[in-house]
Amino acid sequence: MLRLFVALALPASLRAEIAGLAGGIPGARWVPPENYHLTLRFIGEIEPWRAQEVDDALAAIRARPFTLRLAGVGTFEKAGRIQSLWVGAERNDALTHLQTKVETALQRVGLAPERKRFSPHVTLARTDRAAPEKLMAFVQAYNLFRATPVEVEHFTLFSSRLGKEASVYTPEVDYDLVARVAA
Ligand code: 2AM
Repeated sequence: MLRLFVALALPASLRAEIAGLAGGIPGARWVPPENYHLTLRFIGEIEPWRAQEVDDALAAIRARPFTLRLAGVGTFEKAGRIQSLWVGAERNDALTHLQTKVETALQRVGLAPERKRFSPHVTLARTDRAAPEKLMAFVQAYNLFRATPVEVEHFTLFSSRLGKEASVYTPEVDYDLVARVAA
């Protein structure tokens, strides 16, 4: 079985910019900067033959390159606990459009629909063991954060292996976004 997800890889310059925010919260488990990414669709464990179908479906997607600007920070909560701290993205129709295309392509090859609404983010830290006051202070301190915009020219199928400290993400296939899309 392979554990897969579809995401935007981030250029090193942007990863360095985001890494500048990390730190200073006892108990937070910070994501290593080489692992930063923006997930378009989590797939989970699938059989290799199905992964081949997923690859074919993703390769058939036609979408244009676009400019992405990460901005703001926020949290995800579960059962009253703050689970993670993330950097968000500015509203971006091209990103939403690409995510919809990925979702549609994956449903066409038989994956169950993603029930969670797409909420573009780059996870900075897992925070279930950190003090809520510290997390809220972090969000207030960095709410106006705006990263330098970057050009997104491809999206990527990643595999994930769960490690002791952090997961190991490997880019398996890049899918180019092309400026000219046939009508
Ligand atoms: P997260 O960063 O908000 O946790 C690889 O695990 C990527 O897939 C992460 O970006 C993770 O989002 C996302 N993801 C979405 N649903 C997931 C799930 N059920 N289990 C693990 N990762 C998931």
